[in-house]
Amino acid sequence: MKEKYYITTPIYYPSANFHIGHCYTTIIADAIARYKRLTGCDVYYQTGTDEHGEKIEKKAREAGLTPQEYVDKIIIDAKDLWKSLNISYDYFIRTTDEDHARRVGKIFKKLYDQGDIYKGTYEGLYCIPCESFWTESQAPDGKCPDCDRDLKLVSEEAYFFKLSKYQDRLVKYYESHPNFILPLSRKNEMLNNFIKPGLEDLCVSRTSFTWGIPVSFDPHHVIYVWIDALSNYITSLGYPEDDTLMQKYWPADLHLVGKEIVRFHAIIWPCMLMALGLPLPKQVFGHGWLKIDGGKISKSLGNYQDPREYINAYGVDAVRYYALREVPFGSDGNFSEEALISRTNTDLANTLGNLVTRTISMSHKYFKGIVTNPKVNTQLDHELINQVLALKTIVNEKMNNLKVNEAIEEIMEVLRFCNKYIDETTPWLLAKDETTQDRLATILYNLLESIRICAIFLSPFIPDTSKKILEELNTEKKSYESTGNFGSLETNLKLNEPIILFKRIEATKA
Ligand code: ME8
Repeated sequence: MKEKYYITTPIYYPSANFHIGHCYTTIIADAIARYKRLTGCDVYYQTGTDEHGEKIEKKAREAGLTPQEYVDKIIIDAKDLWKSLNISYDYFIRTTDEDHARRVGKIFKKLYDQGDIYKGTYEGLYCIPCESFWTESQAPDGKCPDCDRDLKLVSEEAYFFKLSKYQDRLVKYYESHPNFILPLSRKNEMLNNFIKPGLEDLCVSRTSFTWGIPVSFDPHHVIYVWIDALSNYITSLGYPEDDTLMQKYWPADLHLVGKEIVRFHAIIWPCMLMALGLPLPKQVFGHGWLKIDGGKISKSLGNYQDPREYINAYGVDAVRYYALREVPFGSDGNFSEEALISRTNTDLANTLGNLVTRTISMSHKYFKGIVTNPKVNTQLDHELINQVLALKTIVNEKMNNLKVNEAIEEIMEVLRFCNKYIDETTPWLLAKDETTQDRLATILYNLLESIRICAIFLSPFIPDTSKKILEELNTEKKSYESTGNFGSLETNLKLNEPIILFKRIEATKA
């Protein structure tokens, strides 16, 4: 049976159209999902939208629409964006989906019936744009620690979830599962800043607005958006109504989130799952932020960029590649169009594009585009072959540790070696001499075979380009298994005509 792999992104707020920061998480999750599929896993990749709450209600009112009309428009745009980025999600969940809303209602009722949710009065500081509550010690200046806006003092009758009851179990879980929260710095932050000072029971209902899932036994209350939102990871699998997909995919293997929402995923979510008697996700990874000029890109700060502008200007794979390669995964990084151009030129146009075009052109020029049998390999050839064959283990190790940028760099390193191999073996000189034709055939075979294998490894990251390269090679050998055997490329194949994979971009465009 295939190994299963369940990966999720956060479900984003459709309060405005998505920006490059949302693309960042979604592209990385997509690359991981594609990599897992390539290696033979049965993958369930889920993304979606978090559509309830006061902020959306307010935005819709400002736009003169009902909340449902407002979010429907944004969801069309979001799905179009994911299509243009080649995002291969298996399921797109919306919290306004009937199935989801009904199941969240049941989850809330179950927690209430078993005594994990109770009724009380809430008084506290609330940030509307971030939909989060803060204690006075967390926000001593009355400003939201995430977005620095003024917090609102709220007092209302509300339901509470007994978070405090699960504190000790949560700490024990962290101790016995050292890789549950990564990077480790985020886990320490959770323990020291939130858990050790003592978890307070969490307010999980609101009466100050109506755009949400009503509490079934007290419909004057709507369910707190984070309870609604976090539940998406299991309601999409049918919980609590149908066990089939839960059996197959739960627990999630990876919740990929931005660092600002780790605390919801690392504290509230595991406690909810413990209360429901369900296994906890295997890992929550909190990545860093993409910034513009050192500041956070965010809808609430208003420095919004339409990612399609970059896709239209430079191509989908240039944008994907940049998002995946530029920033060490986990750290913050700056997004700039200059860096995108420079990355595209050096890695995609020069290293990859040139190599493929040069090799296929030479094969056409010297062997009429026919893949010719290799003969004797020299020491340099063996060096190339060994590097190519080592990729499978290295890339696997890097991807399993979510070092996505390093996995890509390893492939690039091999491609750079291929370019060096051409420069050192000088095929154009060998071509002039009748006696070196076998040597020339060997070199071209080794290059074409290296390109084939690298193209397969690149497929999770730049799928369109990988496909184009394999089409140029006209090969049937596209499987992951075939990357373990140097020499799988069929001889006597007729290569297709060389194409330009990436044009060098002139910096004036930026
Ligand atoms: O928080 N850099 O939704 P959201 C990197 N609905 N990633 C970024 C980013 C940036 N500048 N800006 C956004 C929510 N992101 C909740 C989630 S989940 C049960 C509910 C990405 O629309 C990153 O993944 O504010 C971040 O965590 C997420 O978008 C926040 O999206």
